[in-house]
Amino acid sequence: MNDLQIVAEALRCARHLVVFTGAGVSAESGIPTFRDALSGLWQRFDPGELATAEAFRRDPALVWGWYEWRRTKVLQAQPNPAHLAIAELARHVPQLTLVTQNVDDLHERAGSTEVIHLHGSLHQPRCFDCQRPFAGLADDPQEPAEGRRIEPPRCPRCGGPVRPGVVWFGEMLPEPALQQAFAAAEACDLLLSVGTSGVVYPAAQIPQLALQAGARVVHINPQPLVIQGVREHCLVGAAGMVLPELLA
Ligand code: BJW
Ligand code: ZN
Repeated sequence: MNDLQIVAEALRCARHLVVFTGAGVSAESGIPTFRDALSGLWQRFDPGELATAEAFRRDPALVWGWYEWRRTKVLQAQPNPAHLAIAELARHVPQLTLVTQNVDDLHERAGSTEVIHLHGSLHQPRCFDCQRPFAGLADDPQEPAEGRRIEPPRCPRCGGPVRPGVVWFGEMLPEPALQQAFAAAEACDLLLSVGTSGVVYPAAQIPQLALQAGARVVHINPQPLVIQGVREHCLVGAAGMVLPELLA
């Protein structure tokens, strides 16, 4: 049996499947990843200038403008065959837990429910000062030019600047989401890790926890990964190709 056949068989037998996704799952929808050599956001933008609370404090208009540019890209994008296959997988196994590091809503728009967002959402901004959710975002923003500064809206309660509802470097992940994700990783019998470089902690612990707890772990990525044992596999290819093949 080749790796694809082994994984397809594991999927047929799985009782609790965890699907853990990263930016690569949205790449085929035209959303840039962070670390890809040619097209990754961090090739062109400095995370220290854009993805930390200090950066927002220093220059809120620079940071808000950059996230509005990214939010517009997401609003204009559509779920791709990988998102659709993941939504379909929920109908093939008794239990599926979907954990994503992504800040877009493409899993939900593909039909997945109860998505655990470890790094927050571009669509749920909140006040930087009092943390209250901010409901006034336009859902058809003017497409902001890349790099354009935009003053963030002000919180109607306290007047503080509104910030993107994402988790920046140095910030804690939402505790309930992280606990649910860790618990699912420790309880599942199969984990698919799709389109992530696995370098950002604590999210990167999730496949490791599943492996340690005895589950089979499958990486789906165009870049071959180093495999550590007989229960770990890599299906090399784009998620939008490999996932539909698994369902076929
Ligand atoms: C495809 C594909 C296709 C392409 N199909 N696949 C040492 C120094 C400094 C800090 C740290 C340190 N060690 C640990 C830390 C902490 C830090 C961290 O992990 N840093 C590492 C980078 C070193 N972590 C944190 O700060 C976290 N918080 C925390 O730890 O709190 C406790 C604490 C408090 C105080 C002090 C210290 C600790 C928070 C992390 C938040 C991450 N935020 C971001 C930005 C979110 C907002 C935004 O969107 O702007 O989240 S960073 C970015 O990386 C984003 C992603 O969710 C995350 C993961 O990236 P992902 O999804 O894996 O994307 P890529 O681009 O890396 O990979 C894409 C993959 O897809 C590649 O493998 C491709 O091959 C593949 N691919 N096409 C399938 N078609
Ligand atoms: Zn406020």
